[in-house]
Amino acid sequence: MNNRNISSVERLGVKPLHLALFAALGVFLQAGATRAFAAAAEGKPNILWITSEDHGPHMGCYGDPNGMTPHVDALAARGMLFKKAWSTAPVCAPARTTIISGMYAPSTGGEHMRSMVPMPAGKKMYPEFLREAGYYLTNNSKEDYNLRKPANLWDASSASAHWKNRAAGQPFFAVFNTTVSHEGQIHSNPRPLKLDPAKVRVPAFHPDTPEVRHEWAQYYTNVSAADAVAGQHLKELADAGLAEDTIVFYYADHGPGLPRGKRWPGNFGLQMPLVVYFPPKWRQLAPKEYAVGGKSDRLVCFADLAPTVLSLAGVQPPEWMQGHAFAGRFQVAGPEYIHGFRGRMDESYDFIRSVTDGRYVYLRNYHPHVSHGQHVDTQFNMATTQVWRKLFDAGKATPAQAAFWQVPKAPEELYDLQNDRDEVLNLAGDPRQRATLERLRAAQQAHARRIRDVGFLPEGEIHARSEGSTPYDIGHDDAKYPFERIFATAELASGLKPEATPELRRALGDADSAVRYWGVMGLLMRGPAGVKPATADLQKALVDASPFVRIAAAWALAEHGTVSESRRAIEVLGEHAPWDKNNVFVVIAALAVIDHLGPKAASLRTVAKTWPSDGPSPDERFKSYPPRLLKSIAAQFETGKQPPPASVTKAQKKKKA
Ligand SMILES: [Ca+2]
Repeated sequence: MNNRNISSVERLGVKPLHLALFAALGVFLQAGATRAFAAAAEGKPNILWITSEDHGPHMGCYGDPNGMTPHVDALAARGMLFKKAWSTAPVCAPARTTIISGMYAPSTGGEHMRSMVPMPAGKKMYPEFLREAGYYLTNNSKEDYNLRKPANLWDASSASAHWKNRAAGQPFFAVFNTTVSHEGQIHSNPRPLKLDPAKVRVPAFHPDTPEVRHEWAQYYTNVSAADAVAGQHLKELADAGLAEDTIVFYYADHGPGLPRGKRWPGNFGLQMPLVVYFPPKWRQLAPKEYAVGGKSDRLVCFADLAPTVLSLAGVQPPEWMQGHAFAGRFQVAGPEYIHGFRGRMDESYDFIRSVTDGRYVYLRNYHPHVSHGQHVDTQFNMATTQVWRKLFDAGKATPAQAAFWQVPKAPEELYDLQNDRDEVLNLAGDPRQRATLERLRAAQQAHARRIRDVGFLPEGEIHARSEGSTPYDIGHDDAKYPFERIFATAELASGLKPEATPELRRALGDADSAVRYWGVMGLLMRGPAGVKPATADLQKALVDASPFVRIAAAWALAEHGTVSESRRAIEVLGEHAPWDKNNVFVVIAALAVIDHLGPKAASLRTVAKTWPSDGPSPDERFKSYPPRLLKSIAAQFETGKQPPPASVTKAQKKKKA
């Protein structure tokens, strides 16, 4: 046995005097296939990711007095936690899409909840790199990527996937995700409360009512249940004698499953716990600032996880990965800013980008004409959402509570976490904060340019323009995606400045449909002041070559045109709704506008009954949204009321976000 084999045996934690085991290892190391991975895997740590759904740092180790998380607290006491970790997206699929690729989802076209796009040409998901490094790869069990994965991405990805099924001596990378803390569990599967609702700290944006206190107490209870699951995984590791051989991460997939948490890309929706443990054996791979029981101020986000895990496995992260490795051989200094985003959530479109430097949080609302509390069926199932909305409708919400529901949204929001942990005092208009505002605005714009954010295309155009290629690749091709022109028009449109109106009208004549789209959207966002002087241009836009320009123009005229203009515009929307005549993205876009108009579009009531609720789609993941919108539209036409009462079918409940 050569020295190389002895060293790998020693890394496995085997005492050299255990000769019998030594001999056995000698035999297996001679086997050809095994030798290949043993060589590749030499000196590699096991890596275990314990993940949970939908919760922020409401845990003892993060200093929350109501936290009931002894297992993760103990892990943090012997490891380290990150005080400022962001999931990048406030909802599952886009967040997980960012993790699996090491790229912010808006650069790959995978930002929408849910969607499906091809991986950028020549780029790989992180498990592919780990396989080459000799790892046994398991995922138990949620994937939910908006990127098409290669066959056999994991050695096992199922409810029975487990590191224990690896070959002898093979290092493992294992993910276990629990849904016990998922949003849906708050209302559909209540556990006996472990926290007295009277002890809850209700944030300033939520109303302080018994319903809200109850759901918060339920949330803490469910986070505690997730902690117990983490405890089981850690015990299993210890029982197998692997605790001191394995690097452990604990994190949640985004912020709390409560309204203005999940789906909202501010700090409350994006901040997640991240606790890491490096056993002494692998301490040399730990973050530079690692200290037992320590708390790191470094900014980390989901884009960092792929490069970090590659770095831990001894693989140099490729240049195209957009995050920063915070541990391992190839760790680098942390970034000055981390970023967040929101696109479509289920059936409702919004478009927000956010950034933090760790103290200030900046949100850029590119769709200021819709509220943060826009109707999303799943979210309206919660008592908190319902009671909050009712109080707002009754005029009883405080300004901090009302902002969530108001339209238009401020184009920019700026919060100081140090003085305003609930993010309710928007400082964007405060002259004393001008330098901070400009700095974060510049950081957000620079990031959009750096990653070539393709979210500035209507969702259907992301797909149409990338046919035969990928959204990422066309995003980097100025001929197919003239980023600067589109971005500038989106900035102008959503900035809401009245003096921009003439330039927006000129944008309607641009050769690029996305520039025309933002021109129309900018007029719509300005309400009658934008639409009335431009009705002739908008009527021309009703016959634009791009269906997304036509739909946007119809929305503007339906809302703010004359009676006859509005009638014709609603007819145009109706022409884009049948799934047997339009592609699924056109259908979703048109139905979303009709849903938004609600009773105002009731002239479509009869014809709407003929619209198919099924049709062709490039992927199953898009198919549940037209039926949801059709149901919501029908309910509004029936009742003449907007928004419709919350209702989710059992089938939809099963599809957890
Ligand atoms: Ca989730």
